[in-house]
Amino acid sequence: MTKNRFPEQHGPPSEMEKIKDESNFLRGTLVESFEERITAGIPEEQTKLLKFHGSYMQDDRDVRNERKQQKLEPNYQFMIRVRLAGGVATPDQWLKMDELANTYGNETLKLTTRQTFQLHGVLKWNMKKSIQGMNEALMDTIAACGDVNRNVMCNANPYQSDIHSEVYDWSNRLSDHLLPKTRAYHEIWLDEEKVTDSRDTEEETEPEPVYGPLYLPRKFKIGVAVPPSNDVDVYSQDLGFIAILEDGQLQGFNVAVGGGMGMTHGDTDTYPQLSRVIGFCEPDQILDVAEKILTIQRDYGNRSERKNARFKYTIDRKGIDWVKEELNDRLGWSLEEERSYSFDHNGDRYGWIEGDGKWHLTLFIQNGRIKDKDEYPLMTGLREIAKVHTGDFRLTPNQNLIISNVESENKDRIEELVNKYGMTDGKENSALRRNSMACVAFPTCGLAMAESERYLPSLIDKIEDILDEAGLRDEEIIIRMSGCPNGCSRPALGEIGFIGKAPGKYNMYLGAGFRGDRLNKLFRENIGEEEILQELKPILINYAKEREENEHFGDYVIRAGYVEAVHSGLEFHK
Ligand code: SRM
Ligand code: SF4
Repeated sequence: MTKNRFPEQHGPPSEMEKIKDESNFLRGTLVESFEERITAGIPEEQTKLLKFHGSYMQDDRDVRNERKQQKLEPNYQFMIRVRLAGGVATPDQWLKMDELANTYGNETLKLTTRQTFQLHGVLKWNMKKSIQGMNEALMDTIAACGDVNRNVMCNANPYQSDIHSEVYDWSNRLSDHLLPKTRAYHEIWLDEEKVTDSRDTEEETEPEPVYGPLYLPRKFKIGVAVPPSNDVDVYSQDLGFIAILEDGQLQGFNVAVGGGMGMTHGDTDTYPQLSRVIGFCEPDQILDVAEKILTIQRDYGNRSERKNARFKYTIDRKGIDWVKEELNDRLGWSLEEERSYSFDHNGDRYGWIEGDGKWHLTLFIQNGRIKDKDEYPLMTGLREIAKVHTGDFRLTPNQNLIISNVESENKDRIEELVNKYGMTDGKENSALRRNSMACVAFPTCGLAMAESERYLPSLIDKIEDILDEAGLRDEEIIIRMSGCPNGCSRPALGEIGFIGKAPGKYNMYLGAGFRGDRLNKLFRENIGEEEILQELKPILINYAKEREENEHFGDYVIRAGYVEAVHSGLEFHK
């Protein structure tokens, strides 16, 4: 084991620390494991290293029991996640992802809550071809998962094009700056020749100057918001940057630290948390700030208990003032006082808008799943658009899609295709559905306790009946569902939130802020559909009757006494 280089210990290092340490900078035996053809899977400890390369081994849970009964190994397959800072992809990249999904994946694409693509259902023997395909289109999957900085999110704002491109540029630079430097990925997937054994020359070449050989104690997430839109849910990020604009010019960023959504049912030492703003930095200081914050977590995060290893727990243990001081120390200068800003919503704004002579169309993609159905050939439609589109695609933090930077002369053509293939800006749906998100869950997610993506749409059908009765069809209410308490759809920030407990059973939470600035609170535990509807109906009807002007649902349920307001994760379980 590498000599302990951390100032604090929280117990014996977790198994994962050992796996990282012995992996020779994320190489492990991945090459051998993927060459081996006896099983469709790879060994357990290699699956953990594989995450750093942007992929998870999964099995199709719909057939798990059946295969077990037949004494067959699970139906192993791989999920591959792309690194796509800010969710911006070119039409060529879209076409490549479409081709890979149809050639090697399960003929669907998933647009994730962190603005990137996932392929599901890739077989072991097609992994390398898939990653090489992405590489041909200038995409990679490095650090899309694992104990490193993940896909950097950025406001998908098509409203202020100049600001978007400036802020997006910083997101890209953050992503590149914090990318692991090991050549393992290039050797394993892209056949780059292995020059030396990095471990032998560690001292001289410093293969990981920022991370070191043990990388981070846990995943680390960065998001960049541009007020008034909080689409990236900046308070849910380990590190959030909030763009400060004056007279339409970017002045710099407020820095917020320590957000996160994950928790474990029944373990009150784990909780979702909101990040807190600790100061302001200028644009060209952002890389330095991000790097130094990341190294604080690298050095002080809990490497013994992974459930308590996220930065939010490090901060809550050490105190926010300590973090500020430590940061200023590491920077050698101090953050300025935070600047004022305000958010109005964390959802997307649908439909066409014009900016700087270009057009942008935000489409509603239910739960981010792109696939062809007989009655709705969405995947084909988007492929046809990608063939003629000269701008870009932007994946939004709410699992939707913006056909962005459409030239005026191309707008009619795009609109024709949108109509031909039945694509929609969602306006025919309730505003609740337009503000809905669900994580993947079954059948691919190994951690799912209940359905999410496959269930939320039909639950919303039934809630829509109540909304119609109450006259709330056009009322924007944020509803989110996750199949387990890991919170991949950021459910603790839903004005109505559901977290799976068991098949067909959910904890129901109410009262998050419409601007993504307040957590929700447990309202009912372990309930099924009938009870969900029974519970929601009177609250929605009362809301319709009793709400004050412009009062959002999340604010109303607090005022009406259904739940208490939760401004810090430390109050979440109280
Ligand atoms: Fe997530 C694990 C899917 C965003 C918190 N997440 C997983 C895994 C990989 C399951 C696993 O470990 O075996 C899921 C794969 C399912 C599948 O079949 O694809 C998974 N997470 C997703 C995605 C695809 C959900 C979606 O429907 O879009 C999102 C991919 C994001 C991306 O592009 O990088 C996704 N995950 C999130 C978010 C939201 C965010 O980051 O803004 C969160 C909450 C924020 C946070 O991290 O605090 C999130 N995922 C987790 C956690 C809990 C982490 C924790 O601190 O406790 C896990 C489990 C873990 O890490 O142990 C997890
Ligand atoms: Fe899977 Fe749970 Fe994340 Fe949903 S929240 S994708 S069930 S890990």
